[in-house]
Amino acid sequence: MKITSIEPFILHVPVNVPSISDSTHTITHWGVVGVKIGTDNGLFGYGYTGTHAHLETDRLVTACIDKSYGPLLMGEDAQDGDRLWQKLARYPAIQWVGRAGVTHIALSAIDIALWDLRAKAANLPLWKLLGGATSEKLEAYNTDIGWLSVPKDKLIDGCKRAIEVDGFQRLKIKVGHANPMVDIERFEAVRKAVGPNVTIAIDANGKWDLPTAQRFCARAEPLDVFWLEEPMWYDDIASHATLAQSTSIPIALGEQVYTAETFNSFMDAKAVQYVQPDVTRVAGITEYIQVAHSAHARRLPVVAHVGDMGQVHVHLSYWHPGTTMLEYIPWIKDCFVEPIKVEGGHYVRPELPGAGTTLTESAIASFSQRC
Ligand code: 0YR
Ligand code: MG
Repeated sequence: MKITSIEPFILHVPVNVPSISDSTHTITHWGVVGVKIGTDNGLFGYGYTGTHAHLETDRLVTACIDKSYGPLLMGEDAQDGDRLWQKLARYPAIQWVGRAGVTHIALSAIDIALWDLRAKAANLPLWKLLGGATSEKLEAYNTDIGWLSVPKDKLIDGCKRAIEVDGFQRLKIKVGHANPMVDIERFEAVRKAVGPNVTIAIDANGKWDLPTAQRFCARAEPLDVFWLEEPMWYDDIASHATLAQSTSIPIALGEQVYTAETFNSFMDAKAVQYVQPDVTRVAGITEYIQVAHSAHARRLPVVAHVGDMGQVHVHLSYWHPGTTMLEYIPWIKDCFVEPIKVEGGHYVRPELPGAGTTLTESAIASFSQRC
């Protein structure tokens, strides 16, 4: 299965309302930035990372795919997944400028495309190629109702609708106001509206410092918070370890962590309880597998962050024994030949061969930007 073509792409797909905000970002579009890799047996693999649709930065990713990694891949055998990952990830001149950041997420898109190719060549959905589904059902938790930009009354309506109409039993709402007591008030209102049986996680997207996070946790402890996600700066292992030791609320993080080694450092420091790798930020499925196994060996749950908006993670989550639930944000699903689907609060298991990443022609026609 010799690689014969490498075509980068950039899609900017509108989110389902004019814009959304968390504590740190306001976005109008999701960037689907990646590569279509062709082989001499006529198959095409698709892989991508997720961005905030900032075109100039998206072009750094596609330039890296095309100009830096492309020549290393052309003519190679796409079956040699681990060998190619090592060749690309450890290429001295590329690793010199980035063991994380642009070069790492560019590699992520390539690695996903290569897995998509191998699954298609095997005529199997990715979860089956990896070793089969270890869960009969995969629960979905809804993040799309809980943006910080949603006012309190709409937040409550959205949470109730997600439960009563759509069947979700798990929600996540954003926090991270400068005064964390505003977040307590919103959480209390949602808890009161949905009752005690729905789990509610919260996500601060890296906003607070340690004393603010501690003050928040002291007030939030009696409210049954399922997890507190990214309370503080993404790289600050020590502060997360201190917080985790000082509160009974479980700490979740990982969506901004680039490498398996950094995940290990967080876990070794007991700074995280819900491990949240993102296949679009670690260097693809190959590195995601390492992170997931490493967490599972410590008996920590793995709940992926959906930078891919779930297309690949639904496979990884059905497969991995440490995973029983997955985030749900349905912004880009209609761009794919086999879109993610949630019914009654559970993800439907995908069945088509591949990694779930094949784009439709109409998505490419509607949302493409010049690379
Ligand atoms: C907006 N999920 C998240 C959105 C979301 C972010 O930046 O991407 O809030 O991915 O934190 O857990
Ligand atoms: Mg998050």
